[in-house]
Amino acid sequence: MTRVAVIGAGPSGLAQLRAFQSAAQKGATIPEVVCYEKQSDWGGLWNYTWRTGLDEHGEPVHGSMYRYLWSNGPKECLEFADYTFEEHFGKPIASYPPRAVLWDYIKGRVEKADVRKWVRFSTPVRMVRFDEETKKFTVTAHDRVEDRMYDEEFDYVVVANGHFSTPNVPYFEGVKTFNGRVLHAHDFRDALEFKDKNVLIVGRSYSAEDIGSQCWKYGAKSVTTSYRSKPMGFKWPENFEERPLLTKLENKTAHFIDGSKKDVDALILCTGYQHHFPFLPDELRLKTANRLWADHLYKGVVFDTNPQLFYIGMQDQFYTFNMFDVQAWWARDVMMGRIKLPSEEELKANFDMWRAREEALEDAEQMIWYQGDYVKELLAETDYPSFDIEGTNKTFMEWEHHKAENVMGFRDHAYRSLMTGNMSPTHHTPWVEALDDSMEEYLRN
Ligand code: FAD
Ligand code: NA7
Repeated sequence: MTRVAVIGAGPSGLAQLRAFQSAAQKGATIPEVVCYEKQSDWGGLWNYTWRTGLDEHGEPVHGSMYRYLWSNGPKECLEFADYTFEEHFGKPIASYPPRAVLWDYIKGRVEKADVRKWVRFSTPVRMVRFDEETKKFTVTAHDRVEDRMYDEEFDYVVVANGHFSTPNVPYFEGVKTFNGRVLHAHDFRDALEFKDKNVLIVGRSYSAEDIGSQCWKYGAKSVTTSYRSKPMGFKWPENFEERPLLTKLENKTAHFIDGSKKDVDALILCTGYQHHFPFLPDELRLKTANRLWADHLYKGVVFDTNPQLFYIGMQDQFYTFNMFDVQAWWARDVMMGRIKLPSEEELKANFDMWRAREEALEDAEQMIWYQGDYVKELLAETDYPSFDIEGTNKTFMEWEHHKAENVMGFRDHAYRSLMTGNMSPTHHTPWVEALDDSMEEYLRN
């Protein structure tokens, strides 16, 4: 029997499990699927942990999410085409749910699909080897509950361990003697820690924007963000400002490249993450930056030097859950022989086309249309329920405009579901006033 190993039970790995289960549900004979998950529950980053550093078994903590995190884009853009929000919650809900609500939604689909039995929890993968003779993979996994390491053979491996968990941490002069708290976004958990503090954030992307906004919302005295390339350029509230790059720290004083300085109590490095696969040998390990067209992946999914190895969700993301689904359905169809991989030449030509287009992208709107077109290409080749990509792109455009209008208020908007056609309700409380991020509070009528 064909055997498939899936590494990680976050949204990407769970998409792979659901892809196989949906084929089985339609009567197909599917391979045996084993999913290894390092944490004790599923949902990936959406499964919140209070821990930082090492977990209860001494493994690096995977979680990078924090308390009070609300979706940073409209939920209508990530909705599963085979399991709508309305099906899960029994009614339309507002458009920017807090983390707990999205976690519940992710879990609902795979509980319904009854695939938990395929997952081995608290079991990090330690190593994957490929035998050129037998064309089989050997996966070494570590059951942390029984404290037992073991090997198993597979025909295919799907790597779905995410790429927002191993921090990229640059060095700034004087940081060793800075008289305040220093952390990377990966270890940020509770904005209340920074109440009444002057916070300095390095970075200009999603983490900088969101952690900065949160610290502001929960009562930081001031928030200063520092950019390397260009400012975020939002209309920030009064005690929130953007400065050019931090050059050095002296005691509690931060110096910036324009010669200005400011006294700060805490430094939060929102400087991104590394693709990190400590369980993969050189010849199987993906090496890429965080970009919309990742290196070495044909069709954004198949490893270029080993077509039995797949990577899900490895590109930078506007599209998330439903893109992972489309990738997983497509990978499934290759593994099940329903899609015949084009020749190496065709795959390379396809790769070069997407890469050239990626390199010409100029702004977020173009990037969204680009990623939408990519999703469309894979979607057309699978039986994942078709959905309105143009409508999704347009919702992303609205989101961008709402952010540009009011970065502290964009989450007060509501959008129409592209899956059900129903309009979502406006949330009962403006985001800046909504301090309780529990599911009960969010779903309250
Ligand atoms: P992950 O969610 O990271 O899951 C990977 C899984 O692999 C984890 O469960 C992990 O434990 C497991 N794993 C890792 N190593 C091993 C191993 N060696 N063996 C076995 N298992 C392993 N997206 C949105 O759509 N909306 C948002 O609002 C949003 N906010 C975000 C906020 C933050 C702070 C971050 C970091 C990301 C956010 N994202 C958001 C993007 C996020 O990447 C995706 O939503 C999604 O979680 C990616 O799913 P994944 O399965 O690829 O990776
Ligand atoms: P991103 O989106 O990869 O962004 C990383 C940011 O870090 C980006 O603004 C970079 O600046 C900045 N960076 C990286 N290295 C440095 C150095 N050395 N100095 C200054 N600035 C630096 O990561 P995020 O954590 O924001 O987002 C990841 C995910 O989390 C995302 O999908 C969200 O949904 C949530 P640059 O822009 O290149 O000037």
